[in-house]
Amino acid sequence: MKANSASRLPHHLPATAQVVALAGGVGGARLADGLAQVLPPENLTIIVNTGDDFEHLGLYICPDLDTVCYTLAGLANPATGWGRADETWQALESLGALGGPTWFRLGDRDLGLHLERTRRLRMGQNLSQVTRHFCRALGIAPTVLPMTDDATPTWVYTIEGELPFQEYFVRRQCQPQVTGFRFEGAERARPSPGVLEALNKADLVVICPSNPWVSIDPILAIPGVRPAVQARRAVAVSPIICGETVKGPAGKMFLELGITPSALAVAKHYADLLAGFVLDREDENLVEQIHALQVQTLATDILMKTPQDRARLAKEVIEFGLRLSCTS
Ligand code: FO1
Repeated sequence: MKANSASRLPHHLPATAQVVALAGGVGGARLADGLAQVLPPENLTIIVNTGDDFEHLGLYICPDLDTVCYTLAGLANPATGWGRADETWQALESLGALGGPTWFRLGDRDLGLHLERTRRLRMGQNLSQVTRHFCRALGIAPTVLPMTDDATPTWVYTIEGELPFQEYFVRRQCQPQVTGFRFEGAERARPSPGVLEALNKADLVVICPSNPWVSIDPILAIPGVRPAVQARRAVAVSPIICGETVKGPAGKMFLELGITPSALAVAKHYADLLAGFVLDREDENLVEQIHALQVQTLATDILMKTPQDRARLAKEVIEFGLRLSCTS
């Protein structure tokens, strides 16, 4: 497990502050890792999108939970952000040679986790229990919670028809033009144990720089989550710098939905939930328009190239968010 650097938190931050992060995808995992570096583990809960989950080759795959857990455990592939470092692909090659589907790349090391998750789910454990077990086994100290233990698969409406999320994202490389999203069964889903409890006692809720449409909105669609976030008034970090998504298709999605992609568009997307919004210095020209939404801003360097960047940004976000909650 990686060293916790909570001692590097500025002394004026309350040591007991409870922080909840909403995360999905690579950007979300990287800020979650920054938060884990600067907060004591008992003060951090990470609620993760499970709308991307799907069954593939008979295995239950949870890409965002795995990206968060591998990142926190220091095992993530630094090039892709998803999957494992030092991966090998022999099972995939053998699958391809036999005519099996190889469009979704499962590496040899990664496969072990999917096999064990699937085995445990078939034994009757729920996703929260399996995730808790994996976190313990991988030495992950903060609490990582799937948003729900119920299946709420994301569907992408496109001009070519409706596609399951991974078919759109990986198989079709986000090519078909998007017209909307659907989170199947979300209205009947229950937040997983601990989700509402963590939100209700949070001193700060951080919406990570994840895709608003397909990483954060599925979490907010789980009954009880949006009102709980709204009651705490969150701080969001922009996944967009100078109109471009740092990683992934969020910018393309905004455009196809008729919205100019920008940090301002992200702030507007979440406006009813936010006390504060963190954007890149390069986007400082947008702060007045964000203030007009009754949302305070912090302009800083939000690109996370190194683990040190993650910790520095996390510290700034916490300081900014707690300062806002003291003054509101
Ligand atoms: N993303 C890809 O673009 N191509 C892949 O082949 C792929 C495989 C994969 C395997 C395991 C895993 O946990 C994630 C994987 N991802 C892959 C990433 C994932 O599909 C997306 O990044 C997320 O669902 C979006 O947050």
